[in-house]
Amino acid sequence: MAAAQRRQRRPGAHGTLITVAPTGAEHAKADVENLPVTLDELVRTARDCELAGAAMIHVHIRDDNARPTLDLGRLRETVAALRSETKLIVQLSTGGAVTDPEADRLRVLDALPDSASCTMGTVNFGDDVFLNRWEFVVELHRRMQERGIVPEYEIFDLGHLAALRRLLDEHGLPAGEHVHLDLVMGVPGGMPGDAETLVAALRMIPDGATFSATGVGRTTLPVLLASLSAGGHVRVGMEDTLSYARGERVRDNAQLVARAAGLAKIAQRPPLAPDEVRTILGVRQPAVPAGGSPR
Ligand code: KMH
Ligand code: ZN
Repeated sequence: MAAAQRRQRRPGAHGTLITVAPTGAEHAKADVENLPVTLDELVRTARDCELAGAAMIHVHIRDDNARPTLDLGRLRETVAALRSETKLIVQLSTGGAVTDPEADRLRVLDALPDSASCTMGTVNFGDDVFLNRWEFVVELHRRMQERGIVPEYEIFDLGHLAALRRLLDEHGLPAGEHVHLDLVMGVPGGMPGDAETLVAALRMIPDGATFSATGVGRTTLPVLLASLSAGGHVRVGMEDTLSYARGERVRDNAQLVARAAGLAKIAQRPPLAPDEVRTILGVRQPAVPAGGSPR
């Protein structure tokens, strides 16, 4: 089948899902003073990014000392605050930091986000190792099926796409019955962030799946442009890059989202609204709290 026809068949290809990853687990607040780390900073960032065109937020949280944490109470509070202050699809990271134990990463799902990340295999991660054993991946997938949480499969290397096929063959479709994945490119130790590698990855993506792509560090722009031109969606944010242009630091996450939204419009695939993305990915509407609307 011709590439153009394949693109046409992907749901949502008329527009662009922009996900913002505002914080991550790797940058220290002491080094990056505009990194959103408190709940207030995160909510303000989320609102600004929604206005700029984001439909989904990929969330890592910090403790009172701005260190990464997977504390369940804080995660629940974060999900509730983002739901009440924005319409964004709330995706919690189950990747956490490379030092987080598996049990803590699995417990993230008890915060009942709309979506959660599910990394499809182990990868060298700079000088560290981001460990994702097969049994652990299966357990994440299974618990998300049980809880109705829509996974975003994180693909750091081409072999992770083979693992995704195996997962779906052996354990069935995810909650929402639609497969959505994110190509995380340019991590030192993972696949490179360039157009050739993105095209190679597309050949291995399950039929009917949607994909976004994230370019880490200086691969941000090449990956963004390659994904848009290939009918894909995009993830941007300070988790992935702190540099806006050569010699220019990122001002804030909304600046990155606004740039992605502008390029998506130029590509004739304007930003999709959160409700449109919910339909495409099979993410259910957030529960309405007793006596009120969700926002
Ligand atoms: N912080 C990385 C070790 C995810 O959020 O699921 C893993 C990561 C992927 O960021
Ligand atoms: Zn992450």
